[in-house]
Amino acid sequence: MPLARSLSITSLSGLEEWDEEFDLEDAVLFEIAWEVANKVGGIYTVIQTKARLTAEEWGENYFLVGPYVESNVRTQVELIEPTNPALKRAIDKMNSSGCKYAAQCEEPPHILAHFHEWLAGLGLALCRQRQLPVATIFTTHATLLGRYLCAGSVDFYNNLADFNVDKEAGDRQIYHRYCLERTAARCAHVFTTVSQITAVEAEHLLKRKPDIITPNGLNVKKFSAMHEFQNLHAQSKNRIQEFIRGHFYGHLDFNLDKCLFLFIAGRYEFSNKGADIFLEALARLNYLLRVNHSDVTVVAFFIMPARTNNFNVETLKGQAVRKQLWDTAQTVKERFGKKLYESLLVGQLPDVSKMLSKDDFTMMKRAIFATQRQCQPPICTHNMLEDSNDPILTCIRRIGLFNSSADRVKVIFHPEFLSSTSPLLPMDYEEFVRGCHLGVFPSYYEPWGYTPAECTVMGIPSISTNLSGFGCFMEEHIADPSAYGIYILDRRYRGVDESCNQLTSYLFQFCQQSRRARIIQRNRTERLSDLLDWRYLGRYYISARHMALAKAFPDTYFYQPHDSDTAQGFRYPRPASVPPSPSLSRHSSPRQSEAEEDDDRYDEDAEAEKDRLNIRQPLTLPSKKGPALPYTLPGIYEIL
Ligand code: G6P
Ligand code: 1S3
Repeated sequence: MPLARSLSITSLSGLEEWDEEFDLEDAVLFEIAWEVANKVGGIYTVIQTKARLTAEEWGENYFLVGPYVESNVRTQVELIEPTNPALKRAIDKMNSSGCKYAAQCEEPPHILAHFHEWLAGLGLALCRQRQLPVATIFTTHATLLGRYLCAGSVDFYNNLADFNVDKEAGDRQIYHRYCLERTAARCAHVFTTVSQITAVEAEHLLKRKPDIITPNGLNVKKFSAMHEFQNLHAQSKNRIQEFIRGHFYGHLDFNLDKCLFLFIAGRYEFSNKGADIFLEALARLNYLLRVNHSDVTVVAFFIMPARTNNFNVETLKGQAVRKQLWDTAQTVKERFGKKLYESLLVGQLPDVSKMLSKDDFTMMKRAIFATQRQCQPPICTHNMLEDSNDPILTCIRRIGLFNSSADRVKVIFHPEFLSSTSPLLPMDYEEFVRGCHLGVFPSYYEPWGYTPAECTVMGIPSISTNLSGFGCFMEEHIADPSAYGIYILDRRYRGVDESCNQLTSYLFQFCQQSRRARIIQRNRTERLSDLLDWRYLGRYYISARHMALAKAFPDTYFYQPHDSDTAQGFRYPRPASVPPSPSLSRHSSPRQSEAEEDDDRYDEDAEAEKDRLNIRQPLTLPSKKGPALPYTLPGIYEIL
C-alpha cells in the first residue's frame, strides 16, 4: 500500500504546474477495456502508456481488467497474487463460483471503475442497474455511429444535430451496440471523451455532453543531447534505404540521398483516415515534381492492415537479390583485401589488373544478372485476399501511380503492422517512424489521432487535420503549428478538392526544403513533445476520477474543478526565427539562413501575434464532406 495517495505534476518546459491533493487511501481503481494487454488499436496505447502515471497515483490499488487472451497473457502479463485482502477474497470467490459480485468484507474500499468504449459498457450499465456502490466513468474514444456514418457518403459534420440516431444505427445493423454505448455514456457518473470535436459528436449522437475532455498522452523519451534523436533518424533512415534498395532492384534510377520517406499508418478505414485524399495528393505531387524537373523522389508508405495470405514472392525476391549483391560484394572485397595484404607483406605494390580473378568476375556478373527485372517494382508487399476490391489498390489503378521510372512519387502498400521480426522490413513501428521524413494523416474522422502525436514526440513532422482531435489540440496550443512541423490541413471549411490541393501544396513545399531546413524543423517538432506527455495531460484523467468519486460518494470526497480542466490556456509561441507576419510564416518551413538563430528568443511581433491568435474560436461545424474525388488536376495550377 503506498503511503502518499496524492499527485503533484511538476512543470515541464514552462507548461503550467498542477497540484492535486486528494486522499485516495481507501479507494481502489479498476480500469476496464477490451484493449488491456490486447492490441487492437489506439485504446491499447492509451492504457499502456498511461499505466505508469496512474500507478504512481494509485499504487497497488490500481487494476486493469481486460480479455483473457492466452498469447497476450504469456507475453505481456506477469502473474501475481493480489495483496489487498478484499480483492483476494473477491477473486477467490469469482474463481470458485463465476463472475459474481463478492466484496462483502468488513471495510470495503471505495471502488472506482473506469470503462472504455462500448465493449466494456455493459459492466457499467449493470453496476448502475444493480445500484452497486461503485463510482463509474465512461470514456468513448470514438462513437460507434460516428465511425459508421463517416465511413459512408454522409455529410457528417453539417448534419450532426439532425441525425435520427436510432434509425441510422438500425440501418447499419449496429443498434444493439449503439444502445450499449449510449446507455453507458448516459448512466456513468462521469462521461469523458478524447477531444473537443468528439465531445460535440457525443452530445448529438449519444445525447450527453462529456463532463471533461481527456486528451491522449504518451510517455516521452528525453535525450540528454538534442543530436541523439537526430542520429536515431539517420540510423533508421539507413535501414529503410536498405529495404528500398531491395524493393526497387533493377529500377534504382533515383538518388537515394534525395529520397524522402512519407507514410500513413493506422486502422484501415480508407476515407476516415484520409488515405483517399493522400493518394490523390500524391498523384498531383508526382505531376508537380515532374514538371518542375525536381531531383527529389518521394516514397510513400501505406501501413494499414488488410486481409492477406502472406508476403508476395516478388517483394521477398527483392530483398533476397539485395542480400545476394551485398554478399557478393563482401566476398570479392575479402578476396581483394587478402591479395592486397599479401602483396604489401612482400613489399610490393599490387598489380591492380590481377587483383580480381575470373571467378570473381563471373560471380559479379551473375549477381548483376539477378537484378534484371521485367516488371515494375511492386506496389503491395503482400498477396491481398481482396485485391480487386481493395480501396487503396483500386485508387492506385485509377490514378496510375505504378512505380514507373518516370514517376517521382513511388508507393509501397504494406498491409500489415510492422514488426522487428519481419523478414521483409525488420523494423518496429517506432524505429520506422524515426527513419521517415513526414507522417501524413489527413483524416476525416479521427477523435484523437495517435499517429501524428507519436511523430511529434520523435521529432518527425506530420500533417493532420482540423477534424482530428490532435490537430485541433495543437492548433489551440501552438501559435504557428506549421513552423514546428505540425501541418494542419483544413478539412472543416474547405471542400474535398480544395483540401486535396492544400495537402499537395504542403507536400510540394516539404519536398523543396533543404536537408538543413529539415534538421532545424525536426528540432522544433521535438520541442513540442512535453505538451503531449502524460505528465502534463494525465491531469485530465485524474480530474475525471476525482469528479466521479465525489459524485458517487459525496460524504467522503469533495471535488473542486480546476481551471485547467478544460485543457485551455497554454500556448506555445511561434519560434522567434520564423518571420513575424503570419502571411510569411504560415505553412512555411525554416529557412536555411536561420540555422544559427536562437529559436528560443521571443520577439514583440511574435508575442503580439500569439495574443491575436489566442482568441479562441467557437467550435463550428465543418463544411460538406463532398463526393468522392475524381482524378483531376486543374487545382494544381494554383500551386504552380
Ligand atoms: C540527422 C543526422 C544528420 C543527417 C540528417 C539527414 O540530422 O544527424 O547527420 O544528415 O539526419 O536528414 P534528412 O532529412 O536528409 O534525412
Ligand atoms: C480510436 O482509435 P481509432 O484509430 O479507431 O481511439 C484512439 C485512442 O483514443 C484515438 O486516437 C483514435 O482517433 C480513435 O480512432
